[in-house]
Amino acid sequence: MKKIDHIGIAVKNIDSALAYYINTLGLKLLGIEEVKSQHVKVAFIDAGNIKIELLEPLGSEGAVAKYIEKRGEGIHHVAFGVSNIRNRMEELKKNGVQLLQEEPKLGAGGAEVAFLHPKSSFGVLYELCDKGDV
Ligand code: CMX
Repeated sequence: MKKIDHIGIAVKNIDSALAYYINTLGLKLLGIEEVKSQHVKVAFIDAGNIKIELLEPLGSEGAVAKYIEKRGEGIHHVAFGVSNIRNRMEELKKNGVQLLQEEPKLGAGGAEVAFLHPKSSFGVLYELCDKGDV
């Protein structure tokens, strides 16, 4: 892995969280979109070398809704920026890492994404994020 692309933060309400990140902390909003496949609305914020991704659940289904229900708001995942995501997934699998899917999925901004199970990553949910820019 060469770089962290973003940190995902689960929030109940993106507008309330944005008021804090933009107005109070003085960071810049890059964009908001819905990622229906993941049941979330997301906002990307520029945080220098990496981005912060706020994740608000769309309804009660999906990983982020479940996360908030069980643990409350907070850091949900860390995303590595990668290239050739399928090769990366193969390499990791060979090294005993448990992937959460066989094929990459379509994520925010048209990126291909895949997740590594926190159980095989020392308690951290990692995402591989391939936007073809690494
Ligand atoms: N970070 C660290 N650990 C986590 C976690 C997270 N975000 N979410 C769950 N866990 C841990 C739980 O604490 C639990 O551990 P224990 O068994 O020790 O209690 C274990 O993983 C199982 O958790 P669970 O609550 O029973 O949840 P599920 O098994 O139903 O799902 C996971 C967990 C990671 C498999 C699921 O959230 C998933 O598939 N995530 C990948 C997709 C995703 O997160 N999408 C949202 C982001 C979308 C985006 O970025 O666009």
